[in-house]
Amino acid sequence: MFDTIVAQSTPSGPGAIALIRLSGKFVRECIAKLSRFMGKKTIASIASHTVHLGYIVDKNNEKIDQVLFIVMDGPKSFTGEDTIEITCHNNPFIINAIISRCIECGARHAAAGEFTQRAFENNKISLIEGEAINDLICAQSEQALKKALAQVDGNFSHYIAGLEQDILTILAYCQASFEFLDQEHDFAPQIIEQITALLQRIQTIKADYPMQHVIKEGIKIALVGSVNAGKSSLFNALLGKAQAIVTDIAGTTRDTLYGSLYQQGAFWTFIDTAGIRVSNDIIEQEGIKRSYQAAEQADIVLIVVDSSRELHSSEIELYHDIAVKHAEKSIFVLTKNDLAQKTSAETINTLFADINNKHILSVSSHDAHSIVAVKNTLMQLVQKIFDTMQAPFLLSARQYHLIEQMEKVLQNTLPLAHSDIVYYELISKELQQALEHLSTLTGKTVSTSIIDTVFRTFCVGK
Ligand SMILES: Nc1nc2c(ncn2[C@@H]2O[C@H](COP(=O)(O)OP(=O)(O)OP(=O)(O)O)[C@@H](O)[C@H]2O)c(=O)[nH]1
Ligand SMILES: [Mg+2]
Repeated sequence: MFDTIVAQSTPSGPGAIALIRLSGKFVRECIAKLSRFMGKKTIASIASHTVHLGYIVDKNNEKIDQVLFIVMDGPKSFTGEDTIEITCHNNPFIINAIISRCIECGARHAAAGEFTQRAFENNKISLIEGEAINDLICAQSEQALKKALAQVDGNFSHYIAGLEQDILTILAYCQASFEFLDQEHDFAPQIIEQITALLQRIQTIKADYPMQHVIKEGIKIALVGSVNAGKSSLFNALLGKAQAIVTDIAGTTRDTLYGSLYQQGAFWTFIDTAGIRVSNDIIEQEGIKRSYQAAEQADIVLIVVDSSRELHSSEIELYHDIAVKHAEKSIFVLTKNDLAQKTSAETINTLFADINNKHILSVSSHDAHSIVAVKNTLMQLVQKIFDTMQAPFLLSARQYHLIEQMEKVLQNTLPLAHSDIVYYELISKELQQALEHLSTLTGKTVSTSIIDTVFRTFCVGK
């Protein structure tokens, strides 16, 4: 039996209305004490899944607010329990007064994620769907939204059910091998084939995991290069505002600066960095260290080169190192093309001939057209990143870890199946272990502490 919990479900902040949700066995009793309707209507006489205009009243029967009551008896509700949602006016004093009144009448404050946890405990959703709801709330990009929605629809649960079915089929082969032992029937080839196919499917979804942060947190684009190359000017032009300080003094930017744009359904975060050069200044040295770190962490690196002067030999070496290290994700951007050109795209091609498939752009931060050209190239690269992701779902760290464990167990079975004497019993044991990992993944056999950890990452009211 669950007690009645209450919380504001809509975020605090401006807006016309707010939603307060109550769930538990005694919601109707609780609301009976604090509600008033037109005529003779009472909360007890209201049919489930209907909406009613009424008032919240205090203990002296004074009106607190005119509200809508949305009544949903369990199990046909999000939590699976009797639920009443109150739509009230979005004023923090009214919201606090209503929640306090609910508490006076027997409810208690909901903990973070408690509504979704109840939905899970009442078998309304799987643990995977629960985690996806959290992703949905926190989604920073359209892609994240789409993927989290697909997960709530059960895409990932389907995938897991498929894996479970395949493991059960292999287990059936092992079982059959015990029964046909005398007839020398060899099931090993089928077992090997099926396990190999399973491992391939697991590897496909694992491959996307390192890139998932791009969907969840947005794309990071670092601007690196020599001092005075024009990084901060380009950073400002891309953002469309003068965020970074620009001067003709070499070494103006000392720290990493972040600025974001919403583009193509995703966040692009540009990172302006300290210009790279040999320096004895410890503050500048620390800044340069951070420039390298920014390039490491970025999904795309803009290697910024001042085209209005020739590169020194030490710079060529430095640019070469960066370009080689980040070849897959780099674009050379030749700045200041409104001035006389001393370093051209051909120069870059000749100097860095060993780096294949270079993207080279020539821009002026003072010219809006060239900034559009940089953005268009970035859009194509971002699209490529999204296109390479195959799985239609997002994995949490918990899910990834369990899938990895399952992969290890399945890998253990291959040598057993390949051996001269096939150890069907040992293979069965390993497969059962794999099934256990799957059960933990969906939450069928998951421990309470893990459930708590999953739902505590939610906000209150969900
Ligand atoms: N003509 C012209 N001048 C530019 C352009 N971009 C930058 N500059 C000038 O070049 C100088 C250095 O620009 P910044 O953007 O501060 O260069 P930076 O790479 O951030 O320099 P540090 O922060 O010192 O590493 C400034 O005087 C800018 O006005 C450009 O496209 N055209
Ligand atoms: Mg700068």
